[in-house]
Amino acid sequence: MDTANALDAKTLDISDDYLQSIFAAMESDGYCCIPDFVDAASLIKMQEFVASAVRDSENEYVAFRGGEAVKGSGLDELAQATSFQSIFARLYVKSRNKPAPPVEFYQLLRCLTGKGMNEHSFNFHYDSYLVTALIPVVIPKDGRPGDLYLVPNTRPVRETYAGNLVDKFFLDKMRQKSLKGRAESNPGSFTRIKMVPGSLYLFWGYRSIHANEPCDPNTVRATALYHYFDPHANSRLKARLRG
Ligand SMILES: O=C(O)CCC(=O)C(=O)O
Ligand SMILES: [Fe+2]
Repeated sequence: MDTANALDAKTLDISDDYLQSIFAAMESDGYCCIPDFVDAASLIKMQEFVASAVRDSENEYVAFRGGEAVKGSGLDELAQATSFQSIFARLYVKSRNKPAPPVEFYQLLRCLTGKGMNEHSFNFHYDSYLVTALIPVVIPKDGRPGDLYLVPNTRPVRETYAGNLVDKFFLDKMRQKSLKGRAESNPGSFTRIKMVPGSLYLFWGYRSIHANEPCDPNTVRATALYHYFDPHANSRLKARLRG
């Protein structure tokens, strides 16, 4: 892959062999890291966006949902790049053995800092989407590093939305406290992923318990997330609960 131009839809091209090794790593190690995925100039643009967002929020937690909200940062262009989308479609085919639905993202930029740092950290959860891609944009150089903590592939994709809700309920109400305690007292018992700005991390967000470690409140930890494929998008129960 030509990492120097990773954001250029024409040059970012992950071969099927490479994709197979990404898939295999996600299955066996729980995640895959593609180093230097974002080229230096694009990363600087993203970091400038974060710096200005944190200034505007007066050094408090701020998050942006959707491509429109991060227009001009480069994060929206990445979501539109067919070569980027194709990573997700091919991972879907490998894991589900059927054609992939159109790649549309639930896209997020989280900027953690200030008083909200702790509130928004070590909240262990399953994502609602099968594939999670994470790009660290700003990671503090000093103090707590803000690793991603993962317990990979602890559940299959549930047949029903109700089954999914049961998992989420038990995780949140029964296991949350002990996972938090374990994260503080025995971090080595998790798969801990070092966040390197500009790298791309892929894991099965729906199937894996995960959370970010807090950094020091006077630092900034910003991550871009691309979530793909809600297995329960067509659930009537979900529509009813949301409606
Ligand atoms: O920011 C992170 O490191 C993880 C965030 C996350 O898991 C999420 O937004 O679903
Ligand atoms: Fe998540």
